[in-house]
Amino acid sequence: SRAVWPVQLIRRNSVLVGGKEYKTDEWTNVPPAIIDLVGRNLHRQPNHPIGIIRSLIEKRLVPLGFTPYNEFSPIVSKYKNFDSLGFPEDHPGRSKSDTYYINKDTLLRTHTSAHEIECFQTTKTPGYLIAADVYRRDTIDRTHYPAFHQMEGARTWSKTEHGDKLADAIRADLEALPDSGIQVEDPNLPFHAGNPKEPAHSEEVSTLLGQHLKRTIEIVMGDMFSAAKAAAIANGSTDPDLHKPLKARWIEAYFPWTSPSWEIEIWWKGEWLEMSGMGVVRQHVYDTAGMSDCVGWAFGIGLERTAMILFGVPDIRLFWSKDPRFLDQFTAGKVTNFEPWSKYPSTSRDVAFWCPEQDVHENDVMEIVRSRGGDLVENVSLVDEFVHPKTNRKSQCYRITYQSMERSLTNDEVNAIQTSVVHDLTSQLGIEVR
Ligand code: FA5
Ligand code: MG
Repeated sequence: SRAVWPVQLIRRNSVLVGGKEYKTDEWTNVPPAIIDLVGRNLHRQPNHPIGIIRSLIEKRLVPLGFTPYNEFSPIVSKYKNFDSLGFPEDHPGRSKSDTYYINKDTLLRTHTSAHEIECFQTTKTPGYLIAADVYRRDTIDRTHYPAFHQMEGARTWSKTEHGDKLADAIRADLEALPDSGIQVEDPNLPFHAGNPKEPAHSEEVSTLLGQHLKRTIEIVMGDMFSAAKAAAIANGSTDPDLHKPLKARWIEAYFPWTSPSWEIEIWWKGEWLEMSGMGVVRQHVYDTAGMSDCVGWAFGIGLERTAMILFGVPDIRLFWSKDPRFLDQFTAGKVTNFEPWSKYPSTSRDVAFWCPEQDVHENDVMEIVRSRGGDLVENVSLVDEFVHPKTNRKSQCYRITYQSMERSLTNDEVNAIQTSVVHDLTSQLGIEVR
């Protein structure tokens, strides 16, 4: 599909991001509204929910030997973000539809793992933590935003240091970890063909690394959710689960640079919630880092999704709000229940069109809606899709829901945005309105 090219960029051969000038080329697709989010650094604001969660995790893990990094620039090379971690050439994450490119070699990082190798190389303690803003072209709804924050953690052991006592060293560190106080349904999923151990690891070492990783994450989850439980009880919740041990379960996952890989899910307010992805670091990552004698694990947590759960924040757009009704509710070091003010009304508009021959990528539609509607768009859904039996042309209908977190919208302003969205869909994607 054709990429969305903001008009402002087409005529320029360079773009300013974070105060630095970059050459543009046929890969450039980062729009001004996204560039404007670079530098907000919500994770470094002590009284912001994103900053509060970052500190909560640091407070738990720094004493266990993790060095925190919070200041890496979000502008990284394609090599760091993808190649160095072994992303296959055809991985969808690499495409212009999913990632904001500044030019063909430079992009806005899509995850904190972009810094994994440099952190392995430079960190003097056994582990590190990275908190940072990351960027993805993505759908628009309550839990997705094009800029969000992640926290990554990793832990390394050196064979040079431990020799043939490597397994004993990991086991001793595992036994020294405190109890998490949470109830885990299936602490040790077995290895199998779909989620194998790294071939360079012995089964014993791989199992111990997985156990150490899982226990560490269970400790962090136990800590965060006991703060959230206390907040819910203080807020008058009578949910009986709040007085029982927290429940967790392990799900298999896939990441190109870890194996085996898992996700942890937590039982909270009547449903299982996906909290974090992780795994045993593959040998090729340590080889690339020039640390072939090392083994270890890594995890990554989405901070917005976590903050929505812990603080009861209903919509991801709120984290970017400068409204004191939002910001004034939070205090450094504390998990509290967000008190929503009454919701302003929403209104929907549909746009139905015939796709051009080269088809339309949903994320390109999202980008156009975002560029015109910004934070006034609450949700965009593909509500209808069919192929005409005679002409073979594909038809799509998107429903755009407009809603402001801060005020009531007028029909006129919504209509004006909708008109400009339809205009851009036509001129930039080549659709034909039905
Ligand atoms: C990763 O990004 C991996 N780097 C995690 C990892 C680290 C795995 C180290 C192994 C080792 P994933 O693509 O699943 O994984 O994203 C992690 C989290 O980011 C998700 O669970 C979710 O909480 C959050 N996330 C993803 N997309 C969005 C979005 N558009 N808006 C808000 N949060 C998002
Ligand atoms: Mg995922």
